[in-house]
Amino acid sequence: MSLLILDTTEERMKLSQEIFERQFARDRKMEKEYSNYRKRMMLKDINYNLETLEVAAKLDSDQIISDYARWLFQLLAFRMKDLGEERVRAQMTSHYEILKEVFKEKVQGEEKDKIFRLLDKAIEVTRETPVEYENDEDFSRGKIGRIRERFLQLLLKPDKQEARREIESSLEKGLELEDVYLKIFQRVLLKIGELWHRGKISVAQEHFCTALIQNIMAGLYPRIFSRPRIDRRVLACCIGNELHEMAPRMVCDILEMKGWDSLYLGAGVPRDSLLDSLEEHRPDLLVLSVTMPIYLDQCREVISDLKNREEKLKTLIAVGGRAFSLAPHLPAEWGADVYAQDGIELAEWAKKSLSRSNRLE
Ligand code: B12
Repeated sequence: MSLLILDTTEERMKLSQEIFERQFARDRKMEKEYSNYRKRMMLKDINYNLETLEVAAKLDSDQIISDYARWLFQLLAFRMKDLGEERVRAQMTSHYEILKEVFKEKVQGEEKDKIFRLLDKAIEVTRETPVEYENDEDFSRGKIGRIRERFLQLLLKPDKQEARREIESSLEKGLELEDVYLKIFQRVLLKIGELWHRGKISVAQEHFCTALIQNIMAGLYPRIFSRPRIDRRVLACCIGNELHEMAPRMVCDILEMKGWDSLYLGAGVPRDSLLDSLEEHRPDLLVLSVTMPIYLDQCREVISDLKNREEKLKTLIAVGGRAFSLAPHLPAEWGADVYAQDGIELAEWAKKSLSRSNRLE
């Protein structure tokens, strides 16, 4: 199904503007509450809300819209503390009601029912969501937890040298490289995202911490590449305009730790270039990573392109990333060969699957 009225970016922008104006016309108090900066952000958010609604409708997923509505309400409640939590909640529920009015005029039949169901879900979640939350309760617990906490504080300080030393010394004390990636880097990045979401650190701090982790990762490559090789190749990238390229990079690095050769293309790879690279390098495995749910449908299209090619690819297709945790049934429906949580799970699956199909001698 496609929401035809949102088929182009211009149409979505126009609709966002209309929704924005309706919301201000309905609620006169907002004029005083919203600075020009807030207005600009609100317009951007409405556009993003429509994109998310569109993908949730295409993939028929209550989970995508629920997760998004929860995340957005908390983000706004933290960002607009001066308005108070209940005022933000009221504005958001009213926003989803306005979307219902707009779609009532523009879509009919089953499509309308689906959109209404999703928007009702968004309203329900917004009404129930508490502002405070804890995603990672045992972050600082235990021996590794203490390393995580120290490493996070060093990144935030920021103390580049000590942050690097913290990782080096944990490796010297016997921590495995895989654990440094999954139990330290990944968990610390999740925490950094949480701190940004709650308005406790700035975008600049978030960017700096991410860049520093990438930098520290680069210093670990001599250790990673010195592991025994197994003559397997993986090619990895993000989908669409996804910028979260640390995720496929970490998957590649973990496969490198298991002896694979990786070709990491990162973010913003045009679909044709991806196909050309597959032709050229003929990897055993393709890793497609999606963090933001709005790019899920493009992942489906890429998989479908690959499956429909005249010359069948021998490459196995693996998908993963935060977005799939909201819809873990999709990869199998789309014909991906596997959906895995991380590089270790993927390496274990690939070992079995490739040997079964005689690809591993
Ligand atoms: C760093 C970061 C960024 C950086 C990314 C830099 C980079 N070079 O990658 C930048 C600043 C660019 C960024 C931008 C944005 N971000 Co951001 N970002 C993050 C953050 C803090 C860390 C992401 C990360 O690297 N995680 C570490 C990786 C390793 O973990 P992972 O993603 O779970 O990946 C692992 C597994 O999922 C799995 N995996 C992943 N892919 C695959 C594939 C296969 C095949 C397999 C087997 C496994 C697998 O293995 C990985 C490694 O173990 C997250 C917080 C979080 N929860 O992760 C927010 C987060 C993802 N971002 C978020 C948002 C909102 C944004 C922006 C919209 C913000 C904005 N207003 O500009 C933009 C969107 C940009 C875009 N178009 O993509 C939200 C998303 C919320 C939502 N509802 O969707 C999050 C959750 C922050 C938050 N708590 O609010 N972000």
